[in-house]
Amino acid sequence: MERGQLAADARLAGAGEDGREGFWLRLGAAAATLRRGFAELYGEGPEADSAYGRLLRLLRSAWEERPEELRARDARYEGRPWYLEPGRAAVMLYLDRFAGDFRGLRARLGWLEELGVDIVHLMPFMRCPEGENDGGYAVSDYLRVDPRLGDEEDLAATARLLHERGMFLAADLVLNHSSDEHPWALAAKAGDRRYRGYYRFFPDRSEPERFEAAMPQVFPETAPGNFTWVPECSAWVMTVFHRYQWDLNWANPELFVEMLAVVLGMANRGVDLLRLDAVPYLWKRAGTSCQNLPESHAIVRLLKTAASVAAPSLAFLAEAIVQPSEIVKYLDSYDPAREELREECQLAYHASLMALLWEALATKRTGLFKATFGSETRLAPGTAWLSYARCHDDIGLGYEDGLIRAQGFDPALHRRFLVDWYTGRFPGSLARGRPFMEDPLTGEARVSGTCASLCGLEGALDAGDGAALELALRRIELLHGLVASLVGIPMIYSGDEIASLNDYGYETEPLRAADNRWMHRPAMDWEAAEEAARGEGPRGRVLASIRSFLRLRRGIPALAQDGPFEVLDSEEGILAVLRRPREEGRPLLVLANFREEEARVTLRPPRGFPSEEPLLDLLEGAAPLGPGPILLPALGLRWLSPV
Ligand code: OTU
Repeated sequence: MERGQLAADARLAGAGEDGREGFWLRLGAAAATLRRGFAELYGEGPEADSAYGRLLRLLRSAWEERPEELRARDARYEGRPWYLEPGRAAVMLYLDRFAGDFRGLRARLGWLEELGVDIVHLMPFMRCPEGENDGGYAVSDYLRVDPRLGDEEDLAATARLLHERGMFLAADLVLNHSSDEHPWALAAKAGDRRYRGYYRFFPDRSEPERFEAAMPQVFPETAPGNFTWVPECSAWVMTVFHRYQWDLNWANPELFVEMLAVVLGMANRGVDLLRLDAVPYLWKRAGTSCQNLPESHAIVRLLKTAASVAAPSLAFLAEAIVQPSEIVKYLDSYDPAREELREECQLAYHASLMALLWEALATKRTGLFKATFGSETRLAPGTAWLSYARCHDDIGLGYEDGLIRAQGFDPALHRRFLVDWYTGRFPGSLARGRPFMEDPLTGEARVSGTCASLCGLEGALDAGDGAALELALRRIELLHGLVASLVGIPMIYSGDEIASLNDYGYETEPLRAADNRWMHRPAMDWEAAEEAARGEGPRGRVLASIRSFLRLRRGIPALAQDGPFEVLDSEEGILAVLRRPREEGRPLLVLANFREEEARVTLRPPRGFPSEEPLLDLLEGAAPLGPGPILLPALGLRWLSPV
């Protein structure tokens, strides 16, 4: 029986309000899945058994420590997850770049509320080395706050304040690797056998060579290879990312229990959503790409099932920047054999939508977009995409090669064109991105740059070209308008709402110079933000547009985060997507023009959509349009509703 149903029945039967019964019921309902999942990964020997015992005791102690306020949230969101409540929208930010630290964030919440976001997604804020730390993605203590940002009390106070204001806290869980300065790593270096087992050590090159033969490289420019020699241990340790990020050994049941304690610790500090960093990489097997292996999914399912017992309102967000067909597998799914929902992640970054948006803007074509996005499968109940135009990372060009070919393009050349376009190498492009991690072997690269600079705003301002400026602003608006309306929960990368340009300061910072992702992580310019809030200049226009997308969206039932969509037939360069409300309410037709000239669009009227009657553009609120062909300005967007 479903867990939610069991708990509901228990209440009907008169279970108490203190939540104790709830815990035992949830544990009872999850026990078989937990034990089976654990045994599948770790077998049933004495070592696994003792780790499993610790796991169960951990669940109980975490629940006992869970603050009253959070237990009340667990009860409130049972059955109807908080991230599916109407209108939710997210912002992603680095604390230091946005407002200095936790205290600064609390003082600036008003800005976020006015922007119209209520899920505050913080980049890593846990302790990390003073030196190289990959923007906090090399964690040296998973449950202590980086003193530069505040302390544990600051974290709890921030979570409480967010919750009081009806907002939610999302935090990063860097679970594929730790810093080489984490106490576990230090103990391993000092020769502690137990902690050696937390990482993947190899005495010589034979195993590493077998791995390397099939593994791609994440950071080929700055961190070639996937192994690092550790002189203290006279051994190689696996380091898929940077040499100072040691891959954790998830094949060790003790490590699993240790990381589950981190998950529950974060939840008990008030975190509502955990972003699982680099989740496709958790499990490694020589001879494979070491990405998306079935065991990586099994680990996440086990973590989530356990968390659902002790912190039921905690949700997981998959950071899986992989092929479109692989990303979706990180979400909860239905298991037909057992006739049950398999919990995994409830949200996932829609990295393929992100990549497609940039592809369509550069090519002014929508074929690949429609073919990829239109083939998307229906998601399991309770899950949703997190849709975004960009984040703190590079833009990866993750398209299905077969679908690129079906458009008549060569995949490698197509990607090359996109990199050239966004780095301004292609004639006519004013985009100001830089290639990220150009692979000398394959010639492949990803792209760095802020949304505004990639859209040509910086180039247009430098050139003093008014027409180009207008196009750049329209691109920024088009991207955000689509993020707010195509599918899922919209997420804004902090600073994009005021069209922040590239920040080249990183070039002279020794710890950052080699990583050009810093150019699109600029510090918030609060003076510019205030001007924008007064409606001044190009920034003012972008801010007003993004605020209105998010505000309008809240009142449109067809734009529910888990609502369905349908890609309609349309001409090249045009995107037509129909959103239907699950229950009551009007459908919404999202019409976008990726071409840089005006278009007149005639559509075969979709089911339930009147063809003979005028339509209202909710973005303009002006007089109804049509019937007949609909005019779309260059790079224009309309949200059309029957009157
Ligand atoms: C993530 O990104 C983070 O978002 C990065 O900021 C970190 O540097 C990195 O992990 C290491 O912790 O390759 O270019 O499929 O693509 O995890 C960014 C997921 C990355 C990876 C992704 C990774």
